[in-house]
Amino acid sequence: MLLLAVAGFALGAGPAAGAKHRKTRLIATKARAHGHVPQIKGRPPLVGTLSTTTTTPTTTDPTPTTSTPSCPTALGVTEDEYHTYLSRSALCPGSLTVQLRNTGEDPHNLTILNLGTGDTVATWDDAGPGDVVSKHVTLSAGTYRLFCTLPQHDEKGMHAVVTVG
Ligand SMILES: [Cu+2]
Repeated sequence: MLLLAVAGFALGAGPAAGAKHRKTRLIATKARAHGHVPQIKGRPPLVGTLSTTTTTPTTTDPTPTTSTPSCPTALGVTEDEYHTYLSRSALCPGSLTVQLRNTGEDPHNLTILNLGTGDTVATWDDAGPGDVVSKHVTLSAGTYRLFCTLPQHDEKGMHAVVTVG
């Protein structure tokens, strides 16, 4: 009676262990199907092979050559009491952005006058302290005077000259 029970226990344990083993194989098969490649011992991971690739140094310079003259497309005009500073003194003819920046403590404005023709090219209204006002201006070749029109400001030093050409 006891022997039969032991034999029955052994027989019962057999199929159960087999089922567990089949389940493990099934998981491995599913993992491969989803692209999970099992790690193979003794072989470096695939990402490690990237470090062995050699890169040839490039001889071409990505920056443009200096053979063509650079034409700035912006002019900064900074005003305070009582000065007018330009970010550059020479420009190329064409369209550009002129940015008036009042770093002073009083309001200031800006007028651009073509000294060759006497024409007023652009005007800015009074800008308060800290204000920055940009305008698109098209300038032909020539000499231009930039100044503040508030009383006595030009006379006190708020003017500058830029050459276009
Ligand atoms: Cu002014």
